[in-house]
Amino acid sequence: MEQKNGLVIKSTGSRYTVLSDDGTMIICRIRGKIRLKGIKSTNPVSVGDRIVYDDDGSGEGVISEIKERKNYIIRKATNLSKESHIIAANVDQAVLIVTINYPMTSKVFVDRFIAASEAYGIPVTLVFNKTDRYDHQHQQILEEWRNLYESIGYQTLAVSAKKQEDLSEIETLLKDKITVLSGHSGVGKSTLINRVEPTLNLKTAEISAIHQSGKHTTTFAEMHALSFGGFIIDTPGIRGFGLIDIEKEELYHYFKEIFEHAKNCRFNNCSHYSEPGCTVKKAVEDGLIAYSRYESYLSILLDKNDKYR
Ligand SMILES: Nc1nc2c(ncn2[C@@H]2O[C@H](COP(=O)(O)OP(=O)(O)OP(=O)(O)O)[C@@H](O)[C@H]2O)c(=O)[nH]1
Ligand SMILES: [Mg+2]
Ligand SMILES: [Zn+2]
Repeated sequence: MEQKNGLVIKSTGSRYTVLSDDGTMIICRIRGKIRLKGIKSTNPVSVGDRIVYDDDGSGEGVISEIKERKNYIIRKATNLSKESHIIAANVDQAVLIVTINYPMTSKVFVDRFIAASEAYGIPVTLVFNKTDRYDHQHQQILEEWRNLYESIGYQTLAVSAKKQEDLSEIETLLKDKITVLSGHSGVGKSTLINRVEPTLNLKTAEISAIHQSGKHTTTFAEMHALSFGGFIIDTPGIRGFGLIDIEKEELYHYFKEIFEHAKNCRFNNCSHYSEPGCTVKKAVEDGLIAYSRYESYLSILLDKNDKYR
């Protein structure tokens, strides 16, 4: 029996594909119960985890230890569940794929994703996809969204994965980093990965013509090595808002421009909702904070649940 180290690159429930530090690939299962402090999770081991496994030469390894995580992205297992599901661990950055249409992505969704990434300390870039399908009006919305998010300090790119337009910037973004790719079903996550790494040939599917929504084609997160350096994690499309784990009191810290304007509020525990002397509300009135961003902030703040989805 030999103990070895490795990286989890795929998780399909009870079996994990591990890239061993010795360069080989091995399927592993978990020994008994590995409990992690503080997280009630449906998957104790996630894509991106660094692990220790026992190799008895049988061809199947047994994971005995998960190394401490630098960070992780989590979502609720189901809407009502208290349990959560870890999407990916130990990532350098998140890329949110956004489509103005086919399917439609809402600003609230984008803002919730950004807030969650900020809370996890994970840099996020917005990549607008399907520019080849946009009409004049969509193009205008695209410009407006890009200006908004760039002005707050987020990098944005606009590409067409299908027509292979503007993809060199994507390569620059991904090179030598571990990136988790996220977004609604059908926005083109797997298509984009196939374009930057054509040997992968990941499964993709047309969006439903009637509902203009994706078909949840990717069902498990999987990490892929990039030939030009780095790793990319393809993930299943997020339904609804999907992300959790921010305390109400600290929510405004994760809306960068709201945080900036909150310094002079009359009350230092101001929630920036109904308190007098709130300089955040003043900044919204003066057009210094986009109304859509403030609305997103309030929609999370006033969510009925204590923790946010
Ligand atoms: N017109 C156009 N279609 C695209 C583009 N990128 C992807 N698509 C199409 O959008 C559909 C969905 O793409 P997928 O790559 O399967 O989407 P996904 O984000 O991986 O979806 P899930 O795995 O379900 O989360 C496919 O029919 C793609 O061909 C694009 O730039 N332009
Ligand atoms: Mg996919
Ligand atoms: Zn305030």
